[in-house]
Amino acid sequence: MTVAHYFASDIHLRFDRADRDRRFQAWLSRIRPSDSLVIVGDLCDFWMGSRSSVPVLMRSPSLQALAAFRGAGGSLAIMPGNHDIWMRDRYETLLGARILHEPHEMTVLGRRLRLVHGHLLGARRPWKAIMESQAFFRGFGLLPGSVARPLDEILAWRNNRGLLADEERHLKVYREYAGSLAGTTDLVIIGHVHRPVDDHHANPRLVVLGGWQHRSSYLVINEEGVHFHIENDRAGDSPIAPAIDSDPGLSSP
Ligand SMILES: [Mn+2]
Repeated sequence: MTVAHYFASDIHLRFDRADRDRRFQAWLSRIRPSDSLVIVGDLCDFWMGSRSSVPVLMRSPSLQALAAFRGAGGSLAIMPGNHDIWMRDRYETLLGARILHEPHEMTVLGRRLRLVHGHLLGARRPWKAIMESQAFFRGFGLLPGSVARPLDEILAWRNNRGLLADEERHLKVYREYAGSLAGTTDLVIIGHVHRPVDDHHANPRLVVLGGWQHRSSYLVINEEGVHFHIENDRAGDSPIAPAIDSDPGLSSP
């Protein structure tokens, strides 16, 4: 069997969204140790990363499966995103992952790839940068649940209110970014925006991997070519929006 290279992002694992965790874990069980997996940011949601101790964190079926995949000899690389930048050390020590810094360039089966999570390309609102500080990450973890949960809901409400415009603004920037790499890159892989996108006729091709809130989306590169998959999950962990995620809880994007 040929080796397959998998790419996914924005799984946003959280203990209060168990379906998401189970679905990603089930997907991981299809990947063989001879394959490789790259996660392009936001594997864990801010909520889970900041508010869980190491033993609690490793109760996640997906994190256990990632550690097992690595333990069986699988190649696992993780690029931290805006939600899990402070998880880097834990990804290395608990999962055995190789940490990728963005922008990351790699050649896979003759194709020149460029990977970024997508929050640093210039499209996000300035106030969002505050959430990426280590102080905010630590501080949020110390808040009592009675304070953290309403704050989480306010942030989710703010995110959802402007989500469509936010996605469009990011996608415009992503397409300009990809266009600027023509001639040096064959495939640009980005996360952060939760709507999956495949500009397969563009040069270079642009793939926005998409979030795992309501569906599973991932890219595979093997000897047969480059394939982007979107698997809708009717039993997702919150109401399904066809093109736009309306996910409660710091998850967008
Ligand atoms: Mn993100």
